[in-house]
Amino acid sequence: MSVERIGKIEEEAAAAIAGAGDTAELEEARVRFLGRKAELTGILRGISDLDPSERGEVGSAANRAREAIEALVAGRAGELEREELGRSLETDRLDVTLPGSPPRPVGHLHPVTRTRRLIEDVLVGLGYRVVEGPEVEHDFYNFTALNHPEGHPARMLQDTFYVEPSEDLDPSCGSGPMDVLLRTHTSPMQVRAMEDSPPPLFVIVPGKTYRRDSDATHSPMFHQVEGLAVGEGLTLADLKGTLLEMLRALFGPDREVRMRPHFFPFTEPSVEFDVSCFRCGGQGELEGGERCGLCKGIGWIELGGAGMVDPNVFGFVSEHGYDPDTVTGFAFGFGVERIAMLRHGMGDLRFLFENDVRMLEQFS
Ligand code: FA5
Repeated sequence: MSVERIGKIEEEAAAAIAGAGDTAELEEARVRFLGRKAELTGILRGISDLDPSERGEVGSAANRAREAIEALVAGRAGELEREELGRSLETDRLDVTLPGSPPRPVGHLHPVTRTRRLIEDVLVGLGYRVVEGPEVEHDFYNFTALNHPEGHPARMLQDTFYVEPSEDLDPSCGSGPMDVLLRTHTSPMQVRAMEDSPPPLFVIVPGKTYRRDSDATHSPMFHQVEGLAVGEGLTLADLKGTLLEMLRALFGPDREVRMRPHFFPFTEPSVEFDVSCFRCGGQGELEGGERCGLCKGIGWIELGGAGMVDPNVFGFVSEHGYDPDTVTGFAFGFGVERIAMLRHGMGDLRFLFENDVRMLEQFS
């Protein structure tokens, strides 16, 4: 009777195990047929109480049945796990390469970077090559080789951050003081570029510059773009044509450029250049007679400095092919933030460096 019953239990277990639809149902079946209170467990536990003539037969049938049920549970568990994994791969699909939900807006370049790139595009289009130079510079390149003799008052025009006043730095820096400073303008690259390449030379130098300045239109760190053209027979007319071309590309095809006499130690003659006001069209007043606030009624907006390269500067690079008797050149330099402010109608340069995304987002 017991052996028959064991056969029945095995059949019932096989049916329950095969019918288990998920791992929870399978566990229920396992407990029902193999758990502490299961009928088969009871039979196994009671074998020692049986008549010795029955013990062998019932014991081996019960053990076989337990092993068979255990094997069925293990087999079904493997099947169910594979099915469940397949289902969850299908339904919980996660592609970590997809954008988040909702997608985060992609950032954009800072207005100063965009303006600098625009200026570079225009000047590269005119045949200039982009070169960059060190922001930590020797006094020699920042001042001496740009015709600022030691003790010359023009050194005071640009309030300089000195990094390291030193006696014995790079001796190749000639006879001037060899102090190390943060460059106050991009003009030191004029000399470095001429040391690197013989004429004809057409380079622009975008980059960071530093001065002890801070107000609505001046910041301690700002960007300049320098231009240098050297060849035979270049004149102030070529400078004016270049500036006109560049400023029309930046501020519109109807712009005019004007040059006013000025002083820079490294150019002779030197000028400051202005662009005709793009708000009032150079009239100084708006329709209705109101004074133009952008150019303050003048009709012109000041942009930067320029001039013909002083022969004394060529004297510092004469052994690199720059004979002051045969080559001439012009140079110009201006602030990138000033151009960005004008193009975007910003009143205060410091907005550009406060990193307030509400402000920066407007220029995407
Ligand atoms: C110069 O720096 C000359 N190196 C320019 C030059 C180059 C003249 C080649 C001749 C030949 P200046 O000090 O004027 O010049 O500065 C040029 C421009 O830099 C200014 O017109 C202004 O737009 C910008 N600038 C100067 N100081 C600051 C500052 N602290 N913050 C923001 N922009 C500034």
